[in-house]
Amino acid sequence: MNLTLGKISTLSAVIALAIGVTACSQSEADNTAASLDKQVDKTTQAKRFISDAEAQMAALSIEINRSEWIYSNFITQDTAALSASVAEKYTAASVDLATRAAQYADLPLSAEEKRKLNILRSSIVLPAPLDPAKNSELANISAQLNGLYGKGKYCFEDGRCLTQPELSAIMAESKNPEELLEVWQGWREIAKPMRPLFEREVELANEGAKDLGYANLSELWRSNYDMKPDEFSTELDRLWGQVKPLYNSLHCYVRGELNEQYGDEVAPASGAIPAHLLGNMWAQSWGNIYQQVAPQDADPGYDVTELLAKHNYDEIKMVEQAESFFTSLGFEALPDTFWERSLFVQPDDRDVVCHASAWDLDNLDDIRIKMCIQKTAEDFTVIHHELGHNFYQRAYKNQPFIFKNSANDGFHEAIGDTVALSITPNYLKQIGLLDEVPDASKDIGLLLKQALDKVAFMPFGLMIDQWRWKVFSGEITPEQYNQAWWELREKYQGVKAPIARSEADFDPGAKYHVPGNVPYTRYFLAHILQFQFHKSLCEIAGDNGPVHRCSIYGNKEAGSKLNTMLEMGQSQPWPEALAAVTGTKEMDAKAVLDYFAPLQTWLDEQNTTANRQCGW
Ligand code: X8Z
Ligand code: ZN
Repeated sequence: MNLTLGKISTLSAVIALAIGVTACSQSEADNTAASLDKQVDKTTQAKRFISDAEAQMAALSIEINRSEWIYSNFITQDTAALSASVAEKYTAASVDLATRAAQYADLPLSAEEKRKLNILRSSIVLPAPLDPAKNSELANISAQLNGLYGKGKYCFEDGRCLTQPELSAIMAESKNPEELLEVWQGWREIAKPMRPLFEREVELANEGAKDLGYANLSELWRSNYDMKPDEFSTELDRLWGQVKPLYNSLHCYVRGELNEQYGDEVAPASGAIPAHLLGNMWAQSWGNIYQQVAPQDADPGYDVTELLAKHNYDEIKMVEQAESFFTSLGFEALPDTFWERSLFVQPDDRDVVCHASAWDLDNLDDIRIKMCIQKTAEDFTVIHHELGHNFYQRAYKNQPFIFKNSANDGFHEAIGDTVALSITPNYLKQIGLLDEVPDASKDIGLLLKQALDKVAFMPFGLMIDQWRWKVFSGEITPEQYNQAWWELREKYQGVKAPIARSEADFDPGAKYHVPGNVPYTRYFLAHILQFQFHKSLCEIAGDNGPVHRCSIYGNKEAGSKLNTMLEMGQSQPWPEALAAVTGTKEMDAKAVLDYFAPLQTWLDEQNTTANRQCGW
């Protein structure tokens, strides 16, 4: 079963959306009074099934949310066993309902009812086989994998043992290649024992997917986007194709700058970039090396991490500040229980899953985040990301249970990020963090910082599930797990392992979402969608300046428009939700390209001047 980030937790995590069911077309000959009666009966039955299923899953979701919350806040043998046993019950119920939902697919039901049946059918992220022993085995494996990640630490020779956020802080700050390499390699040790568990998890979940009528888990995961699974894959290729030239320019620039600093031995001028030099444990976003690659004459000259320290922001103040952005848009403040029940600081007396997540325990108001906050610019953004989930959850709380989710999973991931795009110099000045807004000549620096975070992320956001989908379909076999992983890392990101890796390693397991079984394409989609949302909300707010300088802070019209989309939850196909804010029904990376257009020109000039051979 899968607890997710962002709502997840509930059925919504487990359930997503589905492809339109074809309407029933009975032959004329069949159309006798008797068969009509039968159909009416069956239709009534289907309606009852939907409302019963909804009530059953709503009740079970609260139980599983609580057990998952407890497990990830106190990782022990006992909490693992209890959470696995609730997950087992939950998965059995979901699989049973998914199987029965399929039987009603062809009846003359309303669009809403058909949509609910589809969601019931296709949204189980980790489907168990019908065999109860296998369901139990799968639930235990999943809990173990989560626990291995949450408990993961690397111990230095001097005896210091650090958790993932602590190791990530070193990856973000250190410029010492030996130290970076040690931490990079050390963290990946935690994943080795995951390999056999993951392999078995894939086997069992694939069997579960087949029991539900899907070819494999890849097809099931790709069935949640209001289009055919293969059409969705094609759509992803199209979006990535739009962004790739911009990514290539950025990659070329960064590789060149790193080469100048570290030299050919550590950071070669051609080929893929060694993954330990990019300021992040997974080389997924590169904003932490901004200072190393910043343009000399166009650096805005402030650093949000330093501003937070200068103004004595602690973890709570960071969350309060993020909350106030949402309230400035017209959203109601977070409830007292959010502040009482969330986890903000890494406890020093027990193991917890530190990877940031947002929760909706009761599908109404008991929203929380769980995060080991570091007092950095990066985590300030992540807090906005998490609160985006919480405000979304609360906005759709009046939807029927099955629709309590985002339009597609990329939407859930995009909301907080959209808001964080409005953390501009102007905004920082408005909230008293920054004294002077840098003039337009510093825009390249601002854009470069943003591109290091956002554009660099895109191929990473795509490649994780390109790997997993091939694993699920059998195209990548267990003997090829690690090698195939690095082939895709190189293909999409132009990044390579800094030291030789082998099949004794299991590098995918060192990334939370793999042991956590959280689909990842959602983040790629979110990185496209957030620029579309930002652009449209800025237009609604009447900001006519460059979109990278626009902040929707305090703008109630933009807030109200956003809320219209959030309130819809998953009740309609995602193109309708997209249109509610942007007026278009298409995902389109043009908004990304427009946002970064001045940077792309600048990067290309830099690369040409330095006579760099781009590509890898
Ligand atoms: O996992 C997350 C969020 C929770 S949904 C912190 N993100 C991805 C990651 O950290 O890998 C946000 C961006 C990508
Ligand atoms: Zn998220």
